[in-house]
Amino acid sequence: MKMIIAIVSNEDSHAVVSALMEAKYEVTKLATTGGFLKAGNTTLLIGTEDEKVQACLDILKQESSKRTEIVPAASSYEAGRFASYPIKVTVGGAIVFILDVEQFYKF
Ligand code: 2BA
Repeated sequence: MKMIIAIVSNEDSHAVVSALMEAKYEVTKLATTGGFLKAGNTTLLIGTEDEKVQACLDILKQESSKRTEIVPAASSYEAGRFASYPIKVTVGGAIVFILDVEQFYKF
């Protein structure tokens, strides 16, 4: 058995969870915050059998889209004054960790 930890954007989370539920995965959805953007994202815990891992990855890939966002960056000192400039960061997509589950109980 594996534990799949997937971090997806809040915008994609509904579609991702719906597709996983439809494919009969058991999912726990956590409201989380990214350390860099300090914006909300969604972490999904999906415990599943080894043979269902690839299909789960396919769903995560299909339902989370990658895109670019502009965020304000730290200011820099230019031409005698401080100027702040926006930077582009890639958001969306899915960050996925797959862990071996040593034991699983349902009491
Ligand atoms: P955040 O930490 O808010 O990061 C959002 C996006 O900002 C990242 O997207 C990445 O494109 C960019 N970014 C992050 N740190 C950066 C840095 N030091 N310099 C420049 N750009 C940076 P993703 O890589 O797709 O990550 C999305 C979210 O997944 C992250 O939100 C974080 O919550 C989580 N995450 C990503 N990698 C992780 C890891 N190795 N461990 C734990 N959580 C992770």
